[in-house]
Amino acid sequence: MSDIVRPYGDTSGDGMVQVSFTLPIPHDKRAEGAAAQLAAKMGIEPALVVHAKAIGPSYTFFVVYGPVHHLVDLREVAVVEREFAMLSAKEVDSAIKTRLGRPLVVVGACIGTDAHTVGIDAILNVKGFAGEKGLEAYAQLHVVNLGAQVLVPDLVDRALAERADAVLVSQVVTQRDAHLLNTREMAAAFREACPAGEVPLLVVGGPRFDEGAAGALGVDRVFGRGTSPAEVASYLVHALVNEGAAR
Ligand code: B12
Repeated sequence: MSDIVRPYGDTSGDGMVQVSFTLPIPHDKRAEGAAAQLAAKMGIEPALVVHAKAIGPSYTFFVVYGPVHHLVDLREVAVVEREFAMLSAKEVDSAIKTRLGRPLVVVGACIGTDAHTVGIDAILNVKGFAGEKGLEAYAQLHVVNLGAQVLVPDLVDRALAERADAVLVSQVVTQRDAHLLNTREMAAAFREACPAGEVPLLVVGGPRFDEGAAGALGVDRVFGRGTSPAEVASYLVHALVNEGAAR
């Protein structure tokens, strides 16, 4: 396979892409022309407006289809590789039991005004996600799920009261970078409340996080779209229980 690729639409390498966006103008012929102009400025030329729909009297939603002339160099793609081994539930429980000698305490929440609990529930609840059971199903994980719209000071208080080994926070809403601001606030609050070396493992997750941003956000690990409970359980063992774990 070549290291250089182009998008595929109707025929190999034709460069076809489809994008959607909204313009703050009423739906009419001029609006469709405006959408085509924007697409051309984005490098999609000739652009075909394949869908245009009014969203109320003053906005129009568009789908535009057309070719780009850009190439992707696969050798320059940067990804965060999983740095830990995937374990079965049995291996997770056994590692915690033999090396820690007590259940590992996990406190989870969706912080700020964010009410999207489906993601954190997918990781924590027994019923889990995509056929995998959540962390509550592990015999050696004690899970406290605080639910939605938890204030950072309340999360810190509860995590300290539970003597949490790990704090798992979900952020789904990204409007005005709320997920980044809330995460930084949370990380700073734990660092202020806990003596050095006693901060619980801080983990955030949500569909629009950059998995490489842990350091910049002040947390230990970031999980993105499509994370599975087993990945999180395996990571907890890697970070907290295995020989050479950071704490
Ligand atoms: C369901 C839903 C709702 C439900 C939430 C119900 C609930 N109890 O959660 C309701 C109807 C309440 C809702 C409300 C709103 N919503 Co809404 N919602 C959605 C929707 C359709 C699905 C989200 C979801 O459940 N995904 C399924 C889960 C399993 O996936 P996930 O969250 O990504 O989680 C996975 C990973 O990200 C990761 N993960 C997530 N968290 C964590 C945490 C940890 C620790 C780890 C390890 C991993 C992890 O693991 C999970 C499993 O793989 C999305 C659109 C979409 N298709 O995604 C919009 C969406 C998130 N909502 C959106 C918006 C705007 C809103 C509202 C503001 C709408 C409004 N104007 O009122 C309100 C906000 C309410 C609030 N205060 O937060 C926007 C957000 C846009 C943005 N840029 O932020 C979206 C993207 C829709 C859109 N395209 O506009 N919403």
